[in-house]
Amino acid sequence: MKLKDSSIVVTGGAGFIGSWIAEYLRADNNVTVFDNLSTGKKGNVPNGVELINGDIRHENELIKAFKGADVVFHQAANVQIPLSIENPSFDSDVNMRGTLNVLEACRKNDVKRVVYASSSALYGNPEKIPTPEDTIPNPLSPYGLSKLTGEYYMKIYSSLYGIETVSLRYFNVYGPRQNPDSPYSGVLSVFSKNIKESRGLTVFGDGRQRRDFVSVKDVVEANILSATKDNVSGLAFNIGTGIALSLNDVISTLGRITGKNLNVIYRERRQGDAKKSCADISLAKEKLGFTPKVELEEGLRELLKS
Ligand code: UD2
Repeated sequence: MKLKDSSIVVTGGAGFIGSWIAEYLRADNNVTVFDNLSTGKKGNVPNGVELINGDIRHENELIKAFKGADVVFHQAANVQIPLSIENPSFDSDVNMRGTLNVLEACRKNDVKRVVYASSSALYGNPEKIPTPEDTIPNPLSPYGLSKLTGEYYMKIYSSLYGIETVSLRYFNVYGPRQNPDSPYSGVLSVFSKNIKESRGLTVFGDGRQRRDFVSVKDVVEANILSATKDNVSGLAFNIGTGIALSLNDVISTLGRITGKNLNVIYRERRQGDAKKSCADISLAKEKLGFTPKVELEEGLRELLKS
């Protein structure tokens, strides 16, 4: 299957990752964004892309929006782990029920393929690092559980109804348009905002914690591959770079790029914060042909320019 002249819906397409998927595809396809603008922004929706203001908790709205669609990229979700702990019912309504609604609407419209935004959060604190996909999931939050449940729904709909589904377990995605405004926003969006405003950086812990930071550009590429490759239905793939860098490494790179002596304050480590997280991306390489291309320095330069 090729993504040309196709009819595509991106749920959460006014948000960070969804809007970049919509932007990438709009030139050659008929792209619609389905978003309730609760965290996404109208301004993120690319020109020439229709915005349907709808909520994935309402199946009837999805059924209408998916009419004639060939591929759905399901990116809409609650992405806030702390909120999932405070209000697990809300998280479940959006991430579990919402994902089920998306699949039901796909089934009723004969949508051929669904690409689903899952998360490394379903692993919890895995022993094996880099972590392969066959690690036994051990989510530590309602969010991790809801993402895992979404994956199982994907797999079940693939085997019951033949809808081609692919789940992508995102690691630490960064890039322009990521919201830096909550205390639990992605660390690179927060650092980039603080640098632009000439403020200091706060590190929780000793800065030696390592993360697998993957550029949103590479994540878009993974989504496109997932929508077009054969023999991947029902599968889940890690999407990261396979390289784990410490926050201290990242800060020295930021210092080099900006030429500034960055003011860094070290605070107490966050409770439950993982020491190291890193994707084993062999399966994504083998089955999707996924090779991350954006090196952190290049990605950071772009982020600082945005
Ligand atoms: C990531 C995901 C989360 C979930 C989780 C799975 C993001 C944004 N979050 O959480 O959704 O999938 O992985 O385990 O991708 N930090 C600072 N200073 C700051 C902000 C953060 O030191 O101003 C630290 C933070 O304590 C952590 C690291 O930076 O050690 C990364 O934090 P994060 O919130 O970007 O991502 P993470 O890995 O906690």
